Amino acid sequence: MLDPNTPNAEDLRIYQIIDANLDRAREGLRVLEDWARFGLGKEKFVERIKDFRQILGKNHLEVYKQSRNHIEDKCKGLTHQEQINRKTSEQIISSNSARVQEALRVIEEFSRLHNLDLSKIASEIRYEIYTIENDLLSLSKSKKSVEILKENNLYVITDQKDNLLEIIEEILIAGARIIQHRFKKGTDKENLQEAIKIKNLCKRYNSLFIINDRLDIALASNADGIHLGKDDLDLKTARKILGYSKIIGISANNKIDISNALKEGCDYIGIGPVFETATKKNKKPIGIEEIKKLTKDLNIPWFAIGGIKSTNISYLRRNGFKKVALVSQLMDSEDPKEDAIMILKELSYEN
Ligand code: TZP
Ligand code: MG
Repeated sequence: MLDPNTPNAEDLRIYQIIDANLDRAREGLRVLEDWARFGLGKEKFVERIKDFRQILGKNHLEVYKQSRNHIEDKCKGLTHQEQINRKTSEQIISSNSARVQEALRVIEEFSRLHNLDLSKIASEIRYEIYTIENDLLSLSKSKKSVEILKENNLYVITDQKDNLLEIIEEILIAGARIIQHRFKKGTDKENLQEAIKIKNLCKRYNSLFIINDRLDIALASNADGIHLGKDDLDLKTARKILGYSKIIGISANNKIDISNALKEGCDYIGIGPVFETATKKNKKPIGIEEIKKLTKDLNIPWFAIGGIKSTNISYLRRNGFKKVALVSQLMDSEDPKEDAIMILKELSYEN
């Protein structure tokens, strides 16, 4: 057993190993934390990682720090070619997660004989870092989708049509970049086949492909995300199944649902119906004044939906609505491409 009060040369070497690895782990955690904060803007992850850093900081005892001056480190300053070759943010996340995991493993082993608490802490954090690494890498993947949501004001939702693929392609040619596939009839097999075709089309036009309601079909068609309403799977469960590489959108039309969706980390919200609509006959419109109130402090992308036509978009724009979601206006259009071009133009004007 090591005695921190009268350390011998071997104790000092062990303390020095722990000291160096506590520094290493904390530095690596700081890299992950800053990426979560500035690169991804994910507060929840920032808090978790910061917490680990602070726990390790509290356990960085004076004896470990003092051992630093006793024995010279002959390998100081050595770098590996891999460090020089590092390029993408993802590579930085992976290598720093590995750095933290390795450092924690060393701490776990060398502190076991004299500081069991630290050994246990190192082991617990190491396991958490495996999950955090995966989640941060997945979040980086979905970042592109989130950018598309932010940059585009038109969200197009499909309806059952014989020539659906042609209609979608016309709309994509016009410049729409967000397509949600919504189907209420047909077999799962048929719907999946159609979803895969639309997904491939969207990919060709660098557009987002989102599936309505069905998590299984979203996964099987490799969609970019899922849209969930009140009666569908809850957001927490969907996130557990999908992870962070897919985006999740939520339909909400009251304060509580919006705040819950935000807390659970949804990526965008659909709010409506704004006006009466034949596409959802049984839903009472909530009107523009109510939507203005609900979205006053909303800082994720949100799309107004329900009864929106090319004839009322300018009215919505004058009322500060920037993003809209449409079904029938484009699905039932005689010329979906021309219609989409006009709508995109209308939505691009600065107020
Ligand atoms: N959710 C709220 S209203 C609505 C949905 C799916 C239907 C919108 O359809 P349309 O034809 O654009 O009014
Ligand atoms: Mg639904």
